[in-house]
Amino acid sequence: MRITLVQGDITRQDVDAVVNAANSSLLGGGGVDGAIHRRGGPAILADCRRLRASKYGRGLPTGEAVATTAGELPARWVVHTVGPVFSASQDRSELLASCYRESLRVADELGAVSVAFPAVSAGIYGWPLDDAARIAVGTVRAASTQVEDVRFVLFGQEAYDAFERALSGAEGAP
Ligand code: AR6
Repeated sequence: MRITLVQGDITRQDVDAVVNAANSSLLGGGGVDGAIHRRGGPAILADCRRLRASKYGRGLPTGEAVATTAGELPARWVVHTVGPVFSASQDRSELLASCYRESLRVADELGAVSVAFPAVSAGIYGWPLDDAARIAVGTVRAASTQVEDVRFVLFGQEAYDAFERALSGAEGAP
């Protein structure tokens, strides 16, 4: 597997699947979620509503992932995952790791070989960037998957630098 870092907007990525940092409702929000729905158009929300009406009546649980169409995005699919809200008093890293593992598992089911990830939970959900990057890179590296090309798409220099440190192992021991 090849892991690359890109600074930019995940909605512009020409990959098989883009991962959305969604919330349990699957009905949209701010951040990456807002950008994906805005640029991808109403077909994504229509698929999300169908998922709510069928398998996910109570919402998509934290740490899980599910696919929809990518609508008008260059990608073929959006894989929605729900990251944990950061907590200083409780270790939720396993749930964050699960987002990456489950997204890759769904990508495998779809036959996707290239996948773009945002820094899940590192925005509105408040996860410190270095820790979010270490979990993201470590989990993707350790995953057993058919995906060949993983692209972390980071919004801004600070996030890019954190992922670069994680990728080079310069962030120190966990
Ligand atoms: N492309 C790539 N990265 C982006 C983009 C973009 N277009 N927009 C923001 N980021 P966030 P979360 C970065 O808040 O923390 C939503 O309301 C951003 O700078 O999108 O998992 C959902 O509905 C940050 O580094 O996701 C949930 O309610 C990273 O993407 C909640 O936010 C993730 O930030 C999820 O919060």
